Amino acid sequence: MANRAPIISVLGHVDHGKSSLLDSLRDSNIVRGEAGGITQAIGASIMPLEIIRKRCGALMDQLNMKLTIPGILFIDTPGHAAFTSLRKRGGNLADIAIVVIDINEGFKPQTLEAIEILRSYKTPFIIAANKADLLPGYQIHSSNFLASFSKQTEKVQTDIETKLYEIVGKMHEKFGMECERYDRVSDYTKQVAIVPCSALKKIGLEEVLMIITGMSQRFLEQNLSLNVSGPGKGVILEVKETVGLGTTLDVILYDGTLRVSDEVVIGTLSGPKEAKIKALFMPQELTDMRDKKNKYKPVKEVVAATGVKVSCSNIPEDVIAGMPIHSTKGDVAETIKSINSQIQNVTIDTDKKGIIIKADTLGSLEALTKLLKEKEVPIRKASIGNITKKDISDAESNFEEEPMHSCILGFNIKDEESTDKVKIVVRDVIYALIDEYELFVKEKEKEVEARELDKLTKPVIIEVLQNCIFRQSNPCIAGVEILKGTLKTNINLINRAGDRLTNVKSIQADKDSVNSAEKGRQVAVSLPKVVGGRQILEGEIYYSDINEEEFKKYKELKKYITEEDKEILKDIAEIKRKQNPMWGT
Ligand SMILES: Nc1nc2c(ncn2[C@@H]2O[C@H](COP(=O)(O)OP(=O)(O)OP(=O)(O)O)[C@@H](O)[C@H]2O)c(=O)[nH]1
Ligand SMILES: [Mg+2]
Repeated sequence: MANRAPIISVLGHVDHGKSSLLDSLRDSNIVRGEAGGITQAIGASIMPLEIIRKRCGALMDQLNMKLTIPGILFIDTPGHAAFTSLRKRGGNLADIAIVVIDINEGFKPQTLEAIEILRSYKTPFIIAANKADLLPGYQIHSSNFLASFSKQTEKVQTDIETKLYEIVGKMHEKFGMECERYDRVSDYTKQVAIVPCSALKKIGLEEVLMIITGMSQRFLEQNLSLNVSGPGKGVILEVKETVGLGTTLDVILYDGTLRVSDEVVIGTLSGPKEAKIKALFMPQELTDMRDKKNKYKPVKEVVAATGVKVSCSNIPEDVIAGMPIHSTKGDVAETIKSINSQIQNVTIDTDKKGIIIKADTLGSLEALTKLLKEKEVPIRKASIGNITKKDISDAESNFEEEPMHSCILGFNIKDEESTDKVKIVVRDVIYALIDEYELFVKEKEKEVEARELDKLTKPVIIEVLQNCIFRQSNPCIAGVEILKGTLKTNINLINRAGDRLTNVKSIQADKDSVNSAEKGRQVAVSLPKVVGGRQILEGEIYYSDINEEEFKKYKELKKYITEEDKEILKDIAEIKRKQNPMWGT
């Protein structure tokens, strides 16, 4: 019977170097290709035993054990706060884990979260105290940490020890767990080993690999029940269109065997669906399945644990990443039951009102939901896949009442153009979506307030020009110059004493009838119910009559008003306060 390869997940806080650690172990460069420089999906890669032996070199002899594991399946997880569900999935799949901690930064929120996840699954782990090369004065001597350590200055040695004891202290305080530098660990089942290392400069990585290999071997021996000849059980990492094959599934097979022609049950949001395996493809060793350059080789069967590309006949349309796939081994009902129990808690809470969100996978949809909830952005609909016509019409229906909600945010899906009424933002970095949404809300607020501003009487000061009372009454027609602000038809005019005199019935500029005129223009206005020479005097100035309510609204919208309008409003308030000292306050 073949042995099952152990699954080793790498967890830890964002940017502490998880993907870099795997890159260095594999001699790959997945980090460089990541959007926004952060990991946003689970990755999987196979490392066969011969490579492990090669990488560890003479250190392997220290293990003093016969290795029967076929290799290791490494799982990379995201460290960003939003991706709790993917960390849980990564932690859940793991037989053993590596918790990466930036030695300079120490414990951070997602370090604690990762360890809590591992403890809840009782998953053994080691700590990689990464970025040791950044400690001031650290000199690079050897790829072996210990050999390098003895050559460091006393100060650097003390620094490293101090940082390690901070980790030891935190592990004890937070989790009551014993923890020690790996070479001082006497019992790996009781103490968590810390390996100081540098993923970037490739220091201490042989030790990391050696220790997890030893732990894996022991794990395998203690868990003989792991029967790889049983039904294949896997988790879908990605749903992809592959040329010549149509829709294929990138799967982590964590238990059992999958064979071509196997009947399988796949979890979907609408329940378990049956399908049949048409073809299986093994990814290239040491290459992350997320890597687009990965080359796949057709095989008849695959044995856990491994990554595998699966092509099925009658693949369910609503299949999504994050869902389980199990082969039935004849017992369809039992498999359906098992899948059902796994997908039951996969729902995303939505609100009655709110925006619409779309994402490529369940994990990213959950992450986006979590981020938006933290920002108190209501979500009306959250679903997986590209934006549909229905999504757009749903978002459009928000336009009148809640313009802030006529928005669709999409993560890692096909981009669509915004419409007149619906703002559509599609990005491949989850945080960029939140930033874009906040910008959109600000713009919308501005628009809404600008519209409100538009409803208010415009502040204006006009002067009646000399010899320009063209008609005295019924109505009075006078030539005026706009000294400040904008003159509009239908506004009421007051004089310096604050008395309301008349309203501006019409405005004529260069013989044309207009609705408004700007500062500096000379126009003729018709003013009913007043008499030129009596209430309206040549050389005198008049103001728009802004009522108290409007004045208060202007104060609220202060940030959208020009300096000039502010000056006019101040003058008007002064006039009004002659009659009512509390006006507008
Ligand atoms: N100097 C130094 N830099 C490192 C080391 N390890 C990682 N880095 C750098 O730290 C940054 C983050 O590394 P990643 O490997 O992407 O970190 P991560 O933990 O995978 O990040 P997420 O997946 O987004 O949580 C990159 O710029 C790396 O080059 C190290 O040992 N030394
Ligand atoms: Mg990463």
